[in-house]
Amino acid sequence: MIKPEHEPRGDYSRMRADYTVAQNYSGYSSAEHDLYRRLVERQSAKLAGYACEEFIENVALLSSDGIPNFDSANHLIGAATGWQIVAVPGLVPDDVFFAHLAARRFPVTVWLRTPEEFDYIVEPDIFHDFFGHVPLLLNPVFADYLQEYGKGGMKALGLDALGYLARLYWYTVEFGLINTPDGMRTYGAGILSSGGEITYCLDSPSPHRLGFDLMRVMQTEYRIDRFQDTYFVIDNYEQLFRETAQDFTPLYPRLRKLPTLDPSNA
Ligand code: HBI
Ligand code: FE
Repeated sequence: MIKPEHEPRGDYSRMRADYTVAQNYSGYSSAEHDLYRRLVERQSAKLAGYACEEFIENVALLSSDGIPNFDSANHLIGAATGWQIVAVPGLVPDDVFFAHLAARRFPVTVWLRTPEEFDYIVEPDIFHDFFGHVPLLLNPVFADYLQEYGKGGMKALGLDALGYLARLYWYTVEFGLINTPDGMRTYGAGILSSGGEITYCLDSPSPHRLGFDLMRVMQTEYRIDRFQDTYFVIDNYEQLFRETAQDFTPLYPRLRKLPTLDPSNA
């Protein structure tokens, strides 16, 4: 997700050096558990025909009655791909985020949106992170891609190339589309946790849907406060892994000479 201009939400006062916190599961109110249940019910009713099959299967495997308990989810996640989710107060600095991904740890925010934010929230809350991101951590190839991405991000920070990697994350992990034998589907967490964009991304005639092209993805800007104007479509997760397993260092000087593309006419 993107960093907002204003102070991030969440309680950072008790975090450890790596920005992780205790989830404090008993601290959630029954109203919060109910709100989480309603978010899951609403979203689950929209997945068929729009979410990729592996997401639908895995979200069922991870289902919980109310807000999920990270410790119990981690038994399943760890057994499936060796990933662990770690509780964080909210957005963490880029270098911390990438270091966690590079170590097969996915940061999951502990706070839940308010009822007024049922349909839209700017910052990642526990529903966006757990419902949207965690199911694909059970997919071995996607899990390997995410770790490679984390390693690439740490290198990019050193080469002042974070913006390019943030676009790659945005157009794959957050808003990616994928071709399947049953038609085009989405695997992006930002779409899968959104009540409106999950149908818009495939049904609307207005956005561009372009075949995945690594350099073009990293040249294309994105907006955080509206449905996307451009989506990139992969054929499979192996394609993502293959494209990002290479060393990006030689790509950055080339990207700096290329124009930045506006997503509304990408
Ligand atoms: N922190 N908790 C959290 N979650 C994110 O998705 C996140 C972050 N910090 C930085 C960040 N994402 C971005 O740098 C990436 O989108 C590239
Ligand atoms: Fe996200």
